[in-house]
Amino acid sequence: FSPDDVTVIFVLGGPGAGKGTQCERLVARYGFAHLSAGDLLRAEQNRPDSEFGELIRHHIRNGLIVPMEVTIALLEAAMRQVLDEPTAVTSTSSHDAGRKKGRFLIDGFPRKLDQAVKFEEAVVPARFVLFYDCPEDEMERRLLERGKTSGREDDNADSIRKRFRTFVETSMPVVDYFEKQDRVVKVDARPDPDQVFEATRKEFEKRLQ
Ligand code: UP5
Ligand code: MG
Repeated sequence: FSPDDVTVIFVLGGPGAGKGTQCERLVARYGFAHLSAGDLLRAEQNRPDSEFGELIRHHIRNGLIVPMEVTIALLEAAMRQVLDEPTAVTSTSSHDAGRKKGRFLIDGFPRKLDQAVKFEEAVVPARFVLFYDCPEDEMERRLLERGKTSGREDDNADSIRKRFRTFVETSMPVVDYFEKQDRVVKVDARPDPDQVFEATRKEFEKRLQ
């Protein structure tokens, strides 16, 4: 993809920081396509003839990172699908719809340094990185609460502990890497969702003309 046609924003943050919640609002407000790497992996896991079902289940349950070949292929296919939709109307003006079609929020990816490098090389460089900063005790509270009803196989105390460890050891270095390049927009994820969105919106207005 060419950066002229496609705008990608990486949305990062620990497990339960609120990436999905904020992406939904950004979609409604700015007409982005929202691609959650975790959601794409869960959908692939549940596809009856997927050859990766067991591999994905094992990694997600243990808070481990699925090999990037799988995730990048799913992301690329999903981007292609959005771009190929002739009538993906995201706005009442057809001019806007065309322009907004190439805007993607990539949620929960890249989670490892080599994934960041590979995606930007092979697919397209990200415009910037939106990072939701949240303390672990708050994320844990949110995930345990959601776990009562989510049915997610990784919303249990044991998987949550493993997800946190992977985040600290493997995924935070990705944020630090982008930070060194001055490409990170950090948003405090502790307040309620409306306030977090207000802060996010302000940053978006500055960066998207
Ligand atoms: N909530 C949200 N915002 C709130 C707020 N401001 N105040 C109070 N509550 C708030 O929110 C989580 C919960 O908190 C919800 O109940 C929400 O209502 C509430 P959500 O918006 O879902 O947070 P999010 O950051 O999206 O949390 P999620 O659990 O999705 O994060 P993860 O990063 O853990 O999950 P993901 O789906 O991205 O990945 C799952 C697994 O897939 C990974 O552990 C890994 O095994 C695998 N994976 C890969 O291997 N590679 C990838 O590239 C991506 C995933
Ligand atoms: Mg999510």
